[in-house]
Amino acid sequence: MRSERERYLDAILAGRRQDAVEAALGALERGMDVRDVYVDVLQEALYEVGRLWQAGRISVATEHLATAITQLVVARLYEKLPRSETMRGRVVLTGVEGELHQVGGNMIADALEADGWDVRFLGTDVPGADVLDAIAAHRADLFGISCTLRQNVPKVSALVDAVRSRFGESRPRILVGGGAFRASGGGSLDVGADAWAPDMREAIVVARSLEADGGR
Ligand code: B12
Repeated sequence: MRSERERYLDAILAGRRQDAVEAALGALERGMDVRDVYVDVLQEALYEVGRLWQAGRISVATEHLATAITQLVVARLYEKLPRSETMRGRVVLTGVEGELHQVGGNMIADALEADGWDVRFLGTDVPGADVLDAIAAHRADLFGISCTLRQNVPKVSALVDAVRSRFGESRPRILVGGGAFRASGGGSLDVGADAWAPDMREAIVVARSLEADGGR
């Protein structure tokens, strides 16, 4: 797995798109689960990109390049996710206003859709009022919020409050995640959500448990 990640990281840092695609798809051919490729290869490679950027060892241009290639690879992996036969509920997933990180949210959207949820992924930096309208239009059973920057956590709380106040007893269950929550172990950031999950694999499990839980 380490060698898969290193090969992938080398490719994205060098801007070699085809090599990056081959590293990810090759890992699948060698028997790696596609969800593990998302998390242990792509996600961990981007975390390393972040560390290299923070340490001044790569430029912003290289970080952008690596991220853009990863978005292409995510789109290719999406086709490889095993599809559940089970029909689950409806999901709206978004990032808050001012938050530009969206790769993690994209992965969650892919994972939940493959697990049988009917997903509307809004991307990120979406005005709160529009998010509420999207929840109403899709009649969401589950609402997911992705937040990377700690400074945006109050916006997550505000959005959760707005959902509770607009939809009352019939509100969707609320699931949060992203770098801001990972950094604090999730639970210590009380934003009023029903649950959080640290990564894509856990998000599938937690979303199922919220569905089974049913009542609000
Ligand atoms: C790519 C990137 C960017 C890109 C994002 C492009 C895009 N389209 O997404 C751009 C260039 C825009 C960017 C900008 C900035 N960035 Co930036 N960025 C990154 C980088 C390198 C990778 C992010 C990423 O995609 N990670 C991979 C994904 C898959 O991981 P993830 O988001 O954690 O998602 C997983 C889980 O968290 C979880 N999850 C995510 N969402 C959800 C939602 C739900 C509901 C659930 C259940 C789970 C869940 O599941 C996902 C999959 O397993 C990170 C490094 C890092 N450690 O993440 C820095 C990083 C996040 N950025 C950072 C910073 C500082 C910035 C800027 C402030 C820089 C600046 N001075 O301008 C700006 C802020 C912009 C803004 N307003 O948001 C810091 C944040 C530090 C902090 N703790 O606050 C980091 C950590 C880099 C660093 N080491 O310093 N960035």
